[in-house]
Amino acid sequence: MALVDLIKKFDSSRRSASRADAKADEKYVVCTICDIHCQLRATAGEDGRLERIRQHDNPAFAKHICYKGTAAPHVHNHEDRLTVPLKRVGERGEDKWEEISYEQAMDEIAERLAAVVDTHGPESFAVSTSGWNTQTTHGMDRRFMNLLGSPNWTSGVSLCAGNTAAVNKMTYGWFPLGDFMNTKCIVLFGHNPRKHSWSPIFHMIEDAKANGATVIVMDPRVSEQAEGADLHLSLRSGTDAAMCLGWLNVIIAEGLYDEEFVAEWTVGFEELKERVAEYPLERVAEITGVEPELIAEAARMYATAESAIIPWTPITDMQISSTSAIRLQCILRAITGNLDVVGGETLHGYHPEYIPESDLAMHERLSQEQRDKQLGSQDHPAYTYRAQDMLGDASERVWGHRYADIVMGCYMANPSSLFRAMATEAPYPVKAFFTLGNNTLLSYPNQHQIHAGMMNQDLIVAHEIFMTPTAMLADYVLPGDVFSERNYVADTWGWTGRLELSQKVVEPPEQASSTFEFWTDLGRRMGFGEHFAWESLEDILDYRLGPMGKTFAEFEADEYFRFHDPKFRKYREVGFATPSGKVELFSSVLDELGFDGLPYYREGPAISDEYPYYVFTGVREDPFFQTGQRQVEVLRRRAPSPKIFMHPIDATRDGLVDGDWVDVQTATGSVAAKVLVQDSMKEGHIRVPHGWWYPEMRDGDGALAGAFISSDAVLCPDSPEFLDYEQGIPHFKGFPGRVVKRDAPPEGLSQQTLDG
Ligand SMILES: Nc1nc2c(c(=O)[nH]1)N[C@H]1C(S)=C(S)[C@@H](COP(=O)(O)OP(=O)(O)OC[C@H]3O[C@@H](n4cnc5c(=O)[nH]c(N)nc54)[C@H](O)[C@@H]3O)O[C@H]1N2
Ligand SMILES: Nc1nc2c(c(=O)[nH]1)N[C@H]1C(S)=C(S)[C@@H](COP(=O)(O)OP(=O)(O)OC[C@H]3O[C@@H](n4cnc5c(=O)[nH]c(N)nc54)[C@H](O)[C@@H]3O)O[C@H]1N2
Ligand code: SF4
Ligand SMILES: [Mo]
Repeated sequence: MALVDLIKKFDSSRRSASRADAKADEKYVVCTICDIHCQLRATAGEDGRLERIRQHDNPAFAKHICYKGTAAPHVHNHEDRLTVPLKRVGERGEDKWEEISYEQAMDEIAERLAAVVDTHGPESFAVSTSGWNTQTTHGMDRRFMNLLGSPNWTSGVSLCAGNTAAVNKMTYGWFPLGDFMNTKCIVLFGHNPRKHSWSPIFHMIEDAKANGATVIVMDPRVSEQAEGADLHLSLRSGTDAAMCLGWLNVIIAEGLYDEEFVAEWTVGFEELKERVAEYPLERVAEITGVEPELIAEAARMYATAESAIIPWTPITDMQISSTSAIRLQCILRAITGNLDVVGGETLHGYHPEYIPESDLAMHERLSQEQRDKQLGSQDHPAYTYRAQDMLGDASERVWGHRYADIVMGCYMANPSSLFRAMATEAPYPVKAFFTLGNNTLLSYPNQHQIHAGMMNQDLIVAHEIFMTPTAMLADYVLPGDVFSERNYVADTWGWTGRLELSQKVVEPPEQASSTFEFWTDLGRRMGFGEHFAWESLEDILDYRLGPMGKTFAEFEADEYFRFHDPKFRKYREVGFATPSGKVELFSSVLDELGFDGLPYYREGPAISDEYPYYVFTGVREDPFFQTGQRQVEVLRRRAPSPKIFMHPIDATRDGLVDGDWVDVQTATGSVAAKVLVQDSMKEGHIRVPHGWWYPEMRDGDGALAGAFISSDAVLCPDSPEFLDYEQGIPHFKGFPGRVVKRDAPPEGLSQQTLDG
């Protein structure tokens, strides 16, 4: 069954029956507490504030909600939420401010940005943004930068989905989404969705299992998904690419691939075959630590399933062999005949009735000279303009759009190169830095370098809803609106062909802005007014919905969800959106850029007597999204303190027990956390949580609310031996580290943290 049929089936009953219990003033919102974007219902209270969030009335979506979503009123109405623009009065990072008006802030920002650009050129202006949560940028950030002449836009999507999209495009021209509804086999590389962590994916996996799908999990730990899987391969962290090569070895040797598809629709199979032969199962077993028989069994289960999916996973987005691991997943999907078929991997293309952000970004206005200056594009070009421009013709041919910035993840600067340039002024100075909806300081590797880079700026602007450590480093902090305060039509950033209505439920604080307003107001002040003609969010939504022939008001009156039902095997008509028009098992783009056109496995820096553990960051925590929500009491009390996971054997050897405070140390830095001993952990591995800081420790002392005490970004190096060659992304999965018991917890922690 197609998703669209399921929605429709329930929709008729919804309209007749279940709306009866809905309040008349209840609206649809797309939750942005996390980035999976459940559509929910929201109600305003009599005081004009967001009162209640509850699950969808269409049963097809009703389970897609978690306790972070229902806690949204606690976030949106939080007493610490920023409501007034702030201008720095103390030293940078001292957290001392005066309140100013939005107009004054924007005037001063425009003036100071113009001065930086006059002195150092447009490339000296950089932006880091998440885009998942600010939601309503509508490509205006890129438009502004492209008109100004700066290629230096980066984002957390360089570590999450965006880089996968870029690499998938090189292989078969689009970023696929698995057809969970019809699949018979699901392969999870680490990916561990739970009820309160990416709830929709969790439920889609549960439904697929009920439908008879088998599940294979690759995870060093016995994760929740591993517990319920048909096969669990407890591989060493960071070795996913080797595991894929092992699978391919079995699949090719045993002839378990789709010969017809391979012959007609791929290039480079013979070369791939030779490469794969270099990875016999004994070698793969040695690298990954998984028995050869189990590897072979899993490969066979995947390749012989009636249909199978390898859902996107962030785990392979953050490894030293990341580009190869992502390419190998693509290759597995393709040669087993699972691409662009029912129950396999859907290549949607853009929703034909909604203008994509890529078309609004005006990439064509950025000159080649400025593109060439994009930071990181010389060393690590895979997701920069340099590589992605090589796919422009093919993308136009197949998708009708030259730019396919799927999940915002292509045409990006490399974050490590950017922060190095901010800190060292090489290869050229970067002196103005804007951060929007992104806790930059904690959200990339090598936090000390990010800090040095930010301290070396002439102008920093943060667009935020809370005073984060990153915002504390700014010259201006602008309060953002939140999802209950704005209208939007979410399109999964061009990925999946679904359009979801998000309605304004309450008014934003008077001096708050959406990121759309921010860029529009800045663009107008900097002489680009003719390109920022839309007056409001509704105005630009009307424009984007133009191909549908509806205004936003009409869309919101008529419907809440629109799905573009995918067509399958489109390649038979138009080919794949790659230079050869086929699936590039051997990548012409990587080859032309001087990299290996075939995937390979590269070993990360070795453990040693000094640093005996493989440390990985992640294992998301149910109550928080990434670095957020530590100040939201109803969520924080569920996880009051940062915890590292250790196997009992390791803990015993190190003389550690649950609740001990330890320092986790690498060559780059040291962070403190509590020990949680877990049987499910893999021996020799340490898990470090992501994104911990302590909003309650904010006291204007320049210590940035404990931003250096427990943040994983302090530990993760980004020197060349830790970076993926093609993309330059860091090895977050399995870097060497050690654990040292502390005599006492770090100073200044709250009682709640100490007790929790
Ligand atoms: N060191 C390290 N870095 C990582 C990761 C890691 O594991 N370790 N994980 C990576 C991954 S998977 C991802 S997805 C990225 C995530 O990176 P981000 O998406 O940037 O994640 P958050 O930490 O949630 O930071 C978002 C910030 O936006 C603010 N915010 C929330 N809603 C709004 C809004 O509506 N408007 C505005 N203006 N601001 C808002 C929040 O207060 C928060 O401070 O990080 C990546 N970076
Ligand atoms: N509640 C909540 N939900 C979230 C988020 C959140 O912050 N909070 N963040 C969201 C975001 S942006 C993302 S990207 C996802 C991430 O969510 P997931 O994809 O589930 O990733 P993690 O939870 O970081 O780690 C999942 C598993 O990867 C395993 N693992 C560690 N190293 C390796 C390795 O080298 N290889 C393999 N195969 N496995 C490994 C870990 O043991 C862990 O069990 O979660 C999303 N959902
Ligand atoms: S999983 Fe939870 S936090 Fe994420 S979008 Fe859905 S309701 Fe919101
Ligand atoms: Mo992510």
